[in-house]
Amino acid sequence: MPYSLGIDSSTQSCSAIVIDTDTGTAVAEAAVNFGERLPHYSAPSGFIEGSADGVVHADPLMWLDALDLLLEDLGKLCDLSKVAAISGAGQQHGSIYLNDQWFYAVDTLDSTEPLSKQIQPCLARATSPIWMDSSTRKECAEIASAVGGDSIVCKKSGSIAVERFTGPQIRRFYKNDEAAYQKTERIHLVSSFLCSILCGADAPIDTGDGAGMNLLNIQTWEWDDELLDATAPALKAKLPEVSQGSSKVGVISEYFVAKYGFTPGAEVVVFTGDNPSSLVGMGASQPGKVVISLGTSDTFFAAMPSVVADPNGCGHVFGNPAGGSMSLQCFVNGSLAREAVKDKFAYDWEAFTSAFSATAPANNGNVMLPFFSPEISPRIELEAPLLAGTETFVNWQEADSAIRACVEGQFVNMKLRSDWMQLKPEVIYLTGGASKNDAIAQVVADVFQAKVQRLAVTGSVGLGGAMRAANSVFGSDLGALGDQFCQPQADSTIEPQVEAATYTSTAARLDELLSTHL
Ligand code: XUL
Repeated sequence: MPYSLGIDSSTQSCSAIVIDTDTGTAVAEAAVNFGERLPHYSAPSGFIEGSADGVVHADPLMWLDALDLLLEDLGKLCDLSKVAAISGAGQQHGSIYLNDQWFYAVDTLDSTEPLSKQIQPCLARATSPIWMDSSTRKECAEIASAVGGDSIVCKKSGSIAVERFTGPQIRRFYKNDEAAYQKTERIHLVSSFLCSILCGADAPIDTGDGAGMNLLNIQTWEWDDELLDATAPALKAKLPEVSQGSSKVGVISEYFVAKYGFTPGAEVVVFTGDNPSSLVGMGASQPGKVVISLGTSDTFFAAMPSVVADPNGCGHVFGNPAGGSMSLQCFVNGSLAREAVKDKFAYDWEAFTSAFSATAPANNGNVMLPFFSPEISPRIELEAPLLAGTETFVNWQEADSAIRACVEGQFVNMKLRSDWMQLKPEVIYLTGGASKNDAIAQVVADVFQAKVQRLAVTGSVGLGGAMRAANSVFGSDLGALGDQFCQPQADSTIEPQVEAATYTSTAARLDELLSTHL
């Protein structure tokens, strides 16, 4: 079988993985860090620094230069003529604004010139807002009020109007520079922009990344006329088609054949967002598996059995590239909160872990919502945790109990906030730094009443792209590819050790605590 290539254009780097589905191996991997390899873009962390008012942009030409460098590097590591299937993903929400020259330029790329030089004249906006941009609070409110409130935006698009989402970003551009907006003939996401470049034709946006725009209707998977009208005039004509994540959209452009030795006819599958791609790359694209990533913030995502939006407007629904939809929910108070409680008692991580053996599940009724900074799931502006229980506990005099309460509070809250997804998790894939900790993993297994497995996830976004490409082009089954490429770490399974009802009263107490502060 020929090779499959997955590309991941993320915030700080562009990386790639080439897989051989016959042998179940990664043939080659490469990465180009924007800051290190392209210092002349003055974006050491992948975005232009020093902007005010929450504006965070990046230069889209940097992403193109990185793609050229990446394929040059990759060509030294493996035979690119063996690649017959290509897909990939981009950081979600970021947008590229192109004028009428785009359609011709992308179709006639010249292999003797860099991509960036050829696309530069096509930019109707020099820089691209990315997901870190939070400058559109006003536009979010305007969009929500135009369609009848945030609950309607959420029901239609799978998320309330969110600052980083593309629709509010487009609205801000239209308001601030109407002339440039009028000159814009096409607005692409990072994913569909790079996909267009690779196949030398204007490519569609998939339902996974498209749902990160506040413009796509998650029931019909079509652009929503009301949301479009609320965002900016004549917007529909500026957006590409929408397609399901399994769609083949073209063959590799002659540019890459001539320059890097790809085979003419290598097929390109629509790109998606990094989170939907990661769902596939972790082997979790079928309902029943949940991914919890423990990082600075904790993230919860899963394939959903049916398309529903969060009635509380905290979570997001995106298209699942494997069909249907997926959820994604962020919990701001993740690792930093665990660390803050640990540090309050001058514990090290070993003492932190021992605290769980010194205390019992459900913590004798001592509970905590460990929100050291404003939380978004649920939305609550707190600067310090909320505690309930014995006097010594609420006065932070019981170290072990506080540590258990912190972690139990985080995951019982996560369970409460993810109930709207109607999931029945059989297995939870735990990733991220803190996932190695058995005591934390045990709390997750107990609270969710599901077995927990640890996944080593470096590169799940690119891998997801390569797996999706192999699925659509070679007909390889995604489940079988998951078994080949996404095996959990051996001996890492943790089974629930308590009854399902153990955390019922913890949940009730946390809800009660919240209700007094919401
Ligand atoms: C998701 C989000 C980020 C970006 C960048 O909504 O904003 O995860 O996709 O990785």
